[in-house]
Amino acid sequence: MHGPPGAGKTCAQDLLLNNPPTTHTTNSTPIARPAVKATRVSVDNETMKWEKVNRDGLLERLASDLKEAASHLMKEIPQPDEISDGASPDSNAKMPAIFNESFSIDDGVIEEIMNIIQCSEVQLNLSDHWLYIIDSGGQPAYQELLPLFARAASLNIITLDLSKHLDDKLDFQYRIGGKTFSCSSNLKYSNHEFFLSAVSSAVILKPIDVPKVMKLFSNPEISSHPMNFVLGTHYDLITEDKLKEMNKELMSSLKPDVENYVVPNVRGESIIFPVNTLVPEDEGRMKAGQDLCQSIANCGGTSLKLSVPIRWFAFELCLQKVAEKKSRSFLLIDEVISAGAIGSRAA
Ligand SMILES: Nc1nc2c(ncn2[C@@H]2O[C@H](COP(=O)(O)OP(=O)(O)OP(=O)(O)O)[C@@H](O)[C@H]2O)c(=O)[nH]1
Ligand SMILES: [Mg+2]
Repeated sequence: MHGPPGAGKTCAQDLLLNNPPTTHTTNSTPIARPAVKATRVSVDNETMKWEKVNRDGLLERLASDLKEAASHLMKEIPQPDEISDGASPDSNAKMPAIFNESFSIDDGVIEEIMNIIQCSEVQLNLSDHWLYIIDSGGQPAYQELLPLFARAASLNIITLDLSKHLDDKLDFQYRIGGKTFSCSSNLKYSNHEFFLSAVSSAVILKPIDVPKVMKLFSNPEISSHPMNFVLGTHYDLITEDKLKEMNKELMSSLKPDVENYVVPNVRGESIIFPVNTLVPEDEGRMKAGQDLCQSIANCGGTSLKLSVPIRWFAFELCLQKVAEKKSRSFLLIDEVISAGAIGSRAA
């Protein structure tokens, strides 16, 4: 989620996750917010319910997946009564290789997963269809970082405050504790300029360098480009005529080569998905959130199914632990490499 400061990105995320609307002036999302801290969400495509997956939920999911992978492997390796050379069957021989090798890592995260497997039958309520939301801050530095995050299978949600005129220069401000601070007097963008810059940065493709995924891209059905979704907030403050006018203006400013990278709302008519992110619970908040989830789910070409090794998730959790130990919300590259090196040596 990307957009000028105060556009309503964090409030929109609350709507998507069916959290109650905020009643006070929000703080700006800070810049030092690494991808590792992206919000993990499980998506139920039938009920259009998006649910935040916390650390415990992820550990349970991993435990269940590991258990399933192990039972598949158990079927593939010969069982003791199938060993015909008369050698005494080693009880460990029953254990699949994944338990003996890669998962004997002396690492707290893997231990936690193993404990969950041993403790109880894992009950899973979460779907295995996930997405990650990166709620970026509105600071200009994020615009430069955008191509790093805009990969295939990612949807760039450009969030614009519809109550601000498209060509008015916006002030870049931080909000902390109810007060606002100016970011830089030299940086003045309009919603329109922000939109065009976001669309063109996202066109710079940063491919995912995973062989299995790259194979999928040879399938023409799967788009290898990130798409842009224009979310118009503060819909409660504007008229339908104003919305029409904004749609017209934004659409006419798109060059033909990037036009296909913007998701249409009504093809040929509109590209803005308007929303009041603060809609109260007794005025259909849940339905508004589900409709928005549905519109996002309908964006063809942005979904990509790949099997992610359990070790990657364990590494993600491990990095969070390392950062917590250092009382920081970010890690330096050397710290990440060293955390990874310990894991891979042990593996
Ligand atoms: N009326 C109205 N106000 C909104 C709407 N969306 C957001 N707001 C208000 O705008 C303020 C800023 O919203 P945030 O979601 O925090 O904005 P943001 O884009 O995350 O801001 P940064 O993190 O600074 O980039 C909130 O305090 C809300 O009161 C909306 O749809 N309608
Ligand atoms: Mg925010």
